[in-house]
Amino acid sequence: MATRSGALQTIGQKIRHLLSRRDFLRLGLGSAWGIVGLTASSQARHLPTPASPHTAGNMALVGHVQHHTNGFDPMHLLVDWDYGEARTLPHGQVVREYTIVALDKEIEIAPGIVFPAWTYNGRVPGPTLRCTEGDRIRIHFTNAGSMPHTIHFHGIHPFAMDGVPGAGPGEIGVGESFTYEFDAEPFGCHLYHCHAIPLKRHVHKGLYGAFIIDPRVGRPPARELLMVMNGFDTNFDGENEIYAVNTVGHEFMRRPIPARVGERVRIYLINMTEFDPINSFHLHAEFFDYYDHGTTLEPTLRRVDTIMQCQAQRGILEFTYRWPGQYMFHAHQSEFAELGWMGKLNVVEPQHFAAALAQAGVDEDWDRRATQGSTVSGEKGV
Ligand SMILES: [Cu+2]
Repeated sequence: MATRSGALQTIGQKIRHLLSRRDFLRLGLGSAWGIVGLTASSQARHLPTPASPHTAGNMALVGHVQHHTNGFDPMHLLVDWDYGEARTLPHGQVVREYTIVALDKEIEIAPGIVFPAWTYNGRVPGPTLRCTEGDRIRIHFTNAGSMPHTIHFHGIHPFAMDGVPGAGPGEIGVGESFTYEFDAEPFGCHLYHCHAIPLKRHVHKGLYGAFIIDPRVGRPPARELLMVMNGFDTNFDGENEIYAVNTVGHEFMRRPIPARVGERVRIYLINMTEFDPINSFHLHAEFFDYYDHGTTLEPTLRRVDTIMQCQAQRGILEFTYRWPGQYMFHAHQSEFAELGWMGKLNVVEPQHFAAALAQAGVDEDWDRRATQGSTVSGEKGV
């Protein structure tokens, strides 16, 4: 079995070299030959379906990813805020404790395409750590993976807590633990990632996540969604074959994200794409205000419909749809969009909202998490 699988991979690689990345995936060869991690028997269940005008000539709507097997669902990652275990100290400061474990894990990133990821807590992106500015943050990190790792936070903290080789404990070895601790500042839309060497390999394998620090004064009520733009180099040639927000290519084309006409939508957008210098976000049929890094309460850019981000750049988008419809959003590098970084918002009138939730396979709890965001008290556990 191993030999046959290896032979299939070799043939797949040869074909891969003869075709562009786009053709490779459009022809369904990614799933037919298995780029990595597939056995011959699992490949047999994922034979290619020819592209047709009804699938817009791409792989968008062919097949499904087994979210249950992955252990996470991109639709839930949109709203899965992790406030940690919180308590208030006598002098009034809130302490939040989080547990993060680095684990090697195979994840399905497009129908039939399995990627051997390195993860924080078994998911890519890792948990969305959320707190309020001034909170004391304590992250208990254990490395249960196969390589040394770290957690490097974007934020303000002492040198020893920087999570890079040569600072504090440096790289955390396999089987070792360390607790990172600092006060959360400044408020904004931030991130964390492994900073072990070689950096691009550790980041690209999936060791990154969002770190949202809410301003003490809060933000206006909105439907809040986390989107981490990422890419996957499935054959390790230094280029990405799959692009996505929240890891699974085209997932939000298959399951448009529910929203209501007239409500404010706030997207926390982070670019963690490796190998490509930039990524971008384009919104259809509306314009948005943009808060660069989320570190201001006033927009840093008003009324735009496209934003460009280098790796680790991030920001907050706010917009409101006037009319119902299924509005696309995607990278405006067409290649990225065709290879998975494309989705839809399903904007509906209130009477159709329950149906939109059901269509997307989510429930009222998902809606509650989307709309409670930074503004509803009690949810943050103190
Ligand atoms: Cu690492």
